[in-house]
Amino acid sequence: MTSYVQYVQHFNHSNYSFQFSNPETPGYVGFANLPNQVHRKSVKKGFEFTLMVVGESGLGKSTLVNNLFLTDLYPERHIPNAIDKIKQTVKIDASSVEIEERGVKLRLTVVDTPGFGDSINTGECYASILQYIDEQFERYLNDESGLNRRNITDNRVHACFYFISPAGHGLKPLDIAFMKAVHYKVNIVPVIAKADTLTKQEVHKLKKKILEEIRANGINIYTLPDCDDDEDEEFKLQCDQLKTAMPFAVVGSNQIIEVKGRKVRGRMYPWGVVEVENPEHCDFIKLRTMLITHMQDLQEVTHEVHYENFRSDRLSGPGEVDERDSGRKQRLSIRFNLTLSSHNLIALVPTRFST
Ligand SMILES: Nc1nc2c(ncn2[C@@H]2O[C@H](COP(=O)(O)OP(=O)(O)OP(=O)(O)O)[C@@H](O)[C@H]2O)c(=O)[nH]1
Ligand SMILES: [Mg+2]
Repeated sequence: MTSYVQYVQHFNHSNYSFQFSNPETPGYVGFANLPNQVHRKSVKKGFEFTLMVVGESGLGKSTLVNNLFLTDLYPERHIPNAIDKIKQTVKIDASSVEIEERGVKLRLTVVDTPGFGDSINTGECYASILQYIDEQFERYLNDESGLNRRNITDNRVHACFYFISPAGHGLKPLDIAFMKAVHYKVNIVPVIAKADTLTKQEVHKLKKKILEEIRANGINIYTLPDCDDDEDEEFKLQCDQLKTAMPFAVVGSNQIIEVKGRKVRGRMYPWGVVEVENPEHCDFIKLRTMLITHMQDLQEVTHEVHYENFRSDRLSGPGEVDERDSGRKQRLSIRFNLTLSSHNLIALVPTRFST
């Protein structure tokens, strides 16, 4: 089987240039590239990936998710104009798309969650999200111990994009409380929402502050794996750029705007247009590139670290919490680098289900 590094390198060489190109550039990485990874990994039974978005209400979670998946997964689909805006999310809503290419199936699920409101009790805001994550682990555990072990559907949450408000001076107590509640359960990828409301300098300052606070609070976010020394310079550079961009500062939009004859997804202001897929304007492309090139790693960490924590908790039973905690830390310290250093689609079958 091809190793993770090999397949990323191959992916990197054949399809991708590290300049974080936009859709009109030949090196652009879209979701269409995913099935290639599936082939490269020789995953015969298919590939399942679940992404969850969480954060305060109104930060643009639903908009971003639409931007991430609409572009490539629904090329023919009607893109809503400014009038049919995305409605406020009121319940946990999981939508899946099945992609099949050359006989290989890929199932992508996006779990959109209702934004945290003004509840005084912080736990209340996100209890249902924690429950959702645990339920998926529980389901997997049951399936794993069942008779039909070979055909388990993996609904575990492999990545959680956590949206941070651009308006504050860093993390809010609710952000810290949520991240601490889930960092042993899921790969957290923090993102700064609505980055178009910040200057370049403000983005830089906020990123630094957020990373400091994450570290000070002992929160384990998802960190990209280190590159091996023998990897080529381009690949290392790409990884470094993705690492240093974290937490990704993103912009979302439901509008297609014409700029100098080009149609772009963007936000129009009296002083100009902010383009979602322009790497000079925000980190959207970097976030998407990270997601695509690290899907396999996100899955592996979910299985080997988070699910393993869940499983050993279940198997060890109550009364051994302290020991379990130290066990968790050990496992996590192996995987997580706490320094924070840094279409050809032949079938699209969108399905929708709610919890
Ligand atoms: N300035 C700015 N506005 C944005 C951005 N993304 C979304 N919005 C706007 O913010 C509002 C809320 O967007 P949603 O995507 O519904 O936010 P949400 O986080 O899903 O909200 P809940 O469902 O309530 O949790 C809408 O009016 C969007 O057009 C962005 O990047 N910048
Ligand atoms: Mg929403």
